[in-house]
Amino acid sequence: MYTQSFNVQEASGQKKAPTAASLENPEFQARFDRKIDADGKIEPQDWMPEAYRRALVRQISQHAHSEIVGMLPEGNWISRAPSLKRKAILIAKVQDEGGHGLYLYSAAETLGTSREQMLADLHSGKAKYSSIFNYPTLNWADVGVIGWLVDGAAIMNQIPLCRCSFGPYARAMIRVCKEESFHQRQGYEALLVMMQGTDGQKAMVQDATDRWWWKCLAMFGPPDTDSPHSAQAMRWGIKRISNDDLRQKFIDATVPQARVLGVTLPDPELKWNEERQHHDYGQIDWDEFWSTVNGNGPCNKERLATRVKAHHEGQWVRDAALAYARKHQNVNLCGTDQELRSNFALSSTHSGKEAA
Ligand code: FAQ
Repeated sequence: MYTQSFNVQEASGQKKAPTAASLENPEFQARFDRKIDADGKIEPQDWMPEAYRRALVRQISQHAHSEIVGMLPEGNWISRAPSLKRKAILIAKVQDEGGHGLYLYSAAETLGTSREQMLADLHSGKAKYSSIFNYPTLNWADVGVIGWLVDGAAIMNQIPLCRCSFGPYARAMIRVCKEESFHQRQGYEALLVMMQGTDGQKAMVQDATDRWWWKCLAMFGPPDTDSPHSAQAMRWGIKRISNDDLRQKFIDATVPQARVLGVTLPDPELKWNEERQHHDYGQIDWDEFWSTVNGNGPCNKERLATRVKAHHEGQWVRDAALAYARKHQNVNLCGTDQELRSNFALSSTHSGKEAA
């Protein structure tokens, strides 16, 4: 299991990756395969193929990065929310996204990769995060549409991850999905209220829907035929449902919601196909998607710069938390109550301040 506590890092660095001898072991491999075939859970202490470990670190760290970068477009609206109620809801939502990032970084750390390394990769632009967060939030309706469509797409993609073969990721996703569900509903409810307002407010909701719809469809990733990781990820039980199937489920679930809301989804080809029992839909602009994934979307540079700045400005918090954790580690090593008390007394006398 992983923990959310702020542990002092071991002097030798992070958890050890498996030794070369254990990397290729037919007996271990057979046991791993049997567990996967039986739909069992792989835990961090279990042997696993290096490729499985790497695939998980890639996906979980990208997911964690998406959560913390995803805080930025909405965070911009906290000070401009139209009422105290909306402000309180938005603060809670953005805080949840930060929490999701923390569970996910913790889950990835159990695979032997340090949080520092993952963040360094994000900040240098080496690591990916979801394409969707590289688009601007132009007005208040965008905040509602992000809840309705972006969180709606995120839930559709993440529910199957609760059954992922890697235990820590699957367990983290259970709580994440419950919170995402609140996020989706608050967005939809905010839009329902706007749709009962003035013509101007209704136009804002339609405009935001027009701008976000196609980007949300692309969020599920490239078509199955162009997805290099899907087949192996599904064989390993990391992914349970393919990119295209999730996209279809999302479209089928969203069409009736749009009808209730009173907005038009911006796709003239969107229509129910009786034979397939699904909606047909138009072409996604994959060139635009890849351009955004590769760093050239409208807000990539701004998002990364904001994230790096926030990281630097938070250095004092990490320093303070580490100093506190070190102090407690020393105290805990002392053992007896007497020693514990004198240790605190000593440190307060020494520093001239109350113990943290
Ligand atoms: N954006 O072979 P596949 C959220 C990349 S959380 C950027 O299909 P895979 C919460 C992919 O990484 C949203 N890159 O890859 C929230 C790979 O590149 P690589 C994030 C993308 O991994 C809401 C390449 O394309 N959710 O929204 C994207 O099998 C509101 C080939 O693709 C997760 O991360 C994309 N959209 O499938 C927060 C869920 N799609 O690594 C705030 C977990 C694909 O080879 C406000 N992740 N790529 O360089 C997954 O389910 C999968 O990783 C997929 C991609 C489905 C994203």
